[in-house]
Amino acid sequence: MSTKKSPEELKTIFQKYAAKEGDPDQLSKDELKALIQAEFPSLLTGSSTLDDLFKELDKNGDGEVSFEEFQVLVQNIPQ
Ligand SMILES: [Ca+2]
Ligand SMILES: [Ca+2]
Repeated sequence: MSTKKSPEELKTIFQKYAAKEGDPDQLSKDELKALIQAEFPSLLTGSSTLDDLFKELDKNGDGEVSFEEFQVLVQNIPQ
C-alpha cells in the first residue's frame, strides 16, 4: 500500500484532523496522534514515538503543528 498522497489530499487530511479542537488551522498533539494513527501508521513503527515526531515537526515551538510544518513529515515518509 502506497502512502503517497497528492498535495490536495494532504491538505484535506490536515484540515479534517486540525479542525477537531482549538485552532482549525493547527494540529495539537492529540490531533496529530489521531491523524498519524489513521493515515500514516507506518511512521510510528521502529524507534519514532509520537512525542519525537511532534517535537521534530513543531519547528517554531508553539506547541501546535501548522500545515507548513506538517508537510515536512510527509516528505520524510519512505515511499
Ligand atoms: Ca486544532
Ligand atoms: Ca508550530
